[in-house]
Amino acid sequence: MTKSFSNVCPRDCFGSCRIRTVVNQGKIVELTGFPKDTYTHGALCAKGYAYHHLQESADRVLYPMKQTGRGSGNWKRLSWEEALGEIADRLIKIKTEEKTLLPVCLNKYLGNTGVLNGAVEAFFRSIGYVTFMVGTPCDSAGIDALILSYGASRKPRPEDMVNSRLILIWGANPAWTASHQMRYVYEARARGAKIVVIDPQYTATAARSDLYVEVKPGGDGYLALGMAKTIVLEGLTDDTFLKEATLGWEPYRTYLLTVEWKEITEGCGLEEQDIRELARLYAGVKPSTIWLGIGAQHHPSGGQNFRIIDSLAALTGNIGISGGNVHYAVSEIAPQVGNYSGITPPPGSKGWVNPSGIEGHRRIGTGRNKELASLTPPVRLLWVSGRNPIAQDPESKSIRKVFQQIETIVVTDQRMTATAGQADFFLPVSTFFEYEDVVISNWHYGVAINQKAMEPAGESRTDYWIVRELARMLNERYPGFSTFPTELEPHGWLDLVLEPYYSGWGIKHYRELAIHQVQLDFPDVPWKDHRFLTPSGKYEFYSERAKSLGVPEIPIPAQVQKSTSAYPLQLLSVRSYASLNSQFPHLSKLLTGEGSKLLIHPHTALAKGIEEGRVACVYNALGEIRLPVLYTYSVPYDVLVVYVGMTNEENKVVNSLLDFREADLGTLSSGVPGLSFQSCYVNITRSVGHG
Ligand SMILES: Nc1nc2c(c(=O)[nH]1)N[C@H]1C(S)=C(S)[C@@H](COP(=O)(O)OP(=O)(O)OC[C@H]3O[C@@H](n4cnc5c(=O)[nH]c(N)nc54)[C@H](O)[C@@H]3O)O[C@H]1N2
Ligand SMILES: Nc1nc2c(c(=O)[nH]1)N[C@H]1C(S)=C(S)[C@@H](COP(=O)(O)OP(=O)(O)OC[C@H]3O[C@@H](n4cnc5c(=O)[nH]c(N)nc54)[C@H](O)[C@@H]3O)O[C@H]1N2
Ligand SMILES: [Mo]
Repeated sequence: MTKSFSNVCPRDCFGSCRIRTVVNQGKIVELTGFPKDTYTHGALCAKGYAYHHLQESADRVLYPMKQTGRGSGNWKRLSWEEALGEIADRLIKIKTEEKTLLPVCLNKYLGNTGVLNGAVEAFFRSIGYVTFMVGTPCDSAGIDALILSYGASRKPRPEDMVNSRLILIWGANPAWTASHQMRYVYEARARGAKIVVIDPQYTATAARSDLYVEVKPGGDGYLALGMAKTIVLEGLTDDTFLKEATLGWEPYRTYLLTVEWKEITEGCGLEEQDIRELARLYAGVKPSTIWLGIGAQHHPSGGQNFRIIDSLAALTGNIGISGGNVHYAVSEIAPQVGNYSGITPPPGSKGWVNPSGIEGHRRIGTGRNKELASLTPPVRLLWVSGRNPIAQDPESKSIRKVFQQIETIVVTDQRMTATAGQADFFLPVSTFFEYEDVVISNWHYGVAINQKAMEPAGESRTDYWIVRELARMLNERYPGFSTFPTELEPHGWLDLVLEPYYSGWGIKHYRELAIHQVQLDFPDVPWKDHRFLTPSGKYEFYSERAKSLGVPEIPIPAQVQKSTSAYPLQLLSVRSYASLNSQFPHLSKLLTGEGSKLLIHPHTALAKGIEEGRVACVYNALGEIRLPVLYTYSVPYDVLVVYVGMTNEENKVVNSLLDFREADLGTLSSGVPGLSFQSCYVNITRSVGHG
């Protein structure tokens, strides 16, 4: 007997696609997009259509396991009772010895964006004051840039792009990373819009554009500066908007008039006349919109660069109008989607006393793995949930070393990742087909139910089940250890967290989401009233707050980083259509017929004597990786491209070549600066042997 279910892909992605899953005897027999979804219109991406492979793939770990010797592969199967019992004892030991749980650290991110997952954080809050890894590896530098200019990061509904007459896709590759959005891009084009792609490599999106602009990596601030200068010089500004709605136009204007073309053209690698033409294209029609890409922001000057790019919208009055604005990320979604602050540590817990004398949790920035073992008190137990830091954070090798100094590492995941390979305990989690949840999109704002379509495979369990059982076991062994509401079934937790939003969504219970499509209430177009949330209430070209964050008040780009003679090639790590960060590693082979590859211009490869298909050794002071080369004319001579996360193999993980480098902004929105992944320089040689 077949039965049909509503699921939602919970990956950290733009689509948050609703899926219709048909199941027979516990197996997926049909899997399609949800036809009535107003954003996806029933389409999925390549990975989505292949979810049944992930569901049934042989590499799923189905039992709790313990490893003797980190990285040894010497895993032994345990019962849940044994695994959680041992972890509980270790937590109790830390509390008894240290009189605080600060040595316990949670590294959690968006491996699964479902609401139920929030219980993991709540559990850690329920046992005491602990250490949380905070911030985001993703988009915070750009969010801060928008906060400085507007007071908050807001965006139009993605569907509003159809009303644009020109779409600048700046450092993003939506044809691969946000494929549903291409429908709206194409619709705009059908209505007469031009599509421009600005990227150092000729991407799948560039191939679908009307104009491709090859910018030097990290040089976007200069390109935008040249466009802004042109807009001023050629009288293309919207003077009413500038006069009525902005602050700091005079100093910004003076800067634009004085900055030399030479500095601009050297900074972005483009000719003055090409920059001018692009500016005329952007400012010559209205409304024009800009898609701010996360790739362009992962640079040391990513935040300032975004402020300058964004200033183009202000200069031309493309703010608050349908079809205009910039499309990036929202900074105000979090408070709307569940607040778990009701759970507090047991009375008498000892925490971290901050400089203002307030006691609480200790916070350390994401990606700052090297600091974990040297904090006072150092981290003794690390819990990794929905993250793969060894593959996705910079300096993979040093993370492995630091992990050696941490007493206990617990990884909750579905398969053996690079990080799990260095753990003591592996706790297998269920896939989203195996339990009920609610997923909220931070791109198109859809709120959707994910129904349980089948029983969990093997002994896998949800993150919710794991922390609830652990809380129960802790309290048995040490009464009062955790304040987690262990009596709540998962549906009770969802209800608890979502109940405050029901009336706003016009429902009485989240299960009604199976019938009603609900969207968070965001306006189609932000800033229509031109009332901004900055200290001045205006759009700020000049920001006092910027100064307090250590960047100039007006958006001046920092010098573009340069290669050295030892490491002359810039390595960009970008996304493939066949993976989602480090997830779907098996699909990358299935869909592309290849695993990880090094994309290189034949000219560069031949100069090094590396023939197509040969294995190249890519190296710098931090280490080396070995990858087969793929010749392509889509990358410049001095740039190499690797797809992120296509492999967990130690000698192929690209992040072992990336040094830890902060972006200029990020603290305002996330507490710590963002990360810069695209400022990596390497050299290559032909590899002897078999890589
Ligand atoms: N298929 C797939 N989809 C995904 C993901 C995935 O892993 N796979 N990940 C999801 C997540 S977490 C994110 S954050 C988004 C990311 O979505 P995107 O931002 O679209 O993805 P990236 O591939 O990181 O970067 C996009 C482009 O930025 C370019 N780039 C790099 N440096 C520069 C620069 O200095 N200037 C300019 N102009 N361009 C530059 C790269 O060449 C690349 O083509 O995608 C989401 N969607
Ligand atoms: N070189 C380079 N590095 C980058 C980037 C780049 O462009 N270049 N991009 C950065 C960006 S934008 C991002 S967002 C980060 C992403 O970095 P991460 O968030 O670390 O990336 P993922 O690979 O998505 O890791 C999520 C893990 O969660 C697991 N998982 C899936 N579902 C569940 C679940 O229900 N429960 C639990 N417990 N686990 C689950 C997955 O199997 C996977 O191992 O990477 C960053 N790193
Ligand atoms: Mo991301």
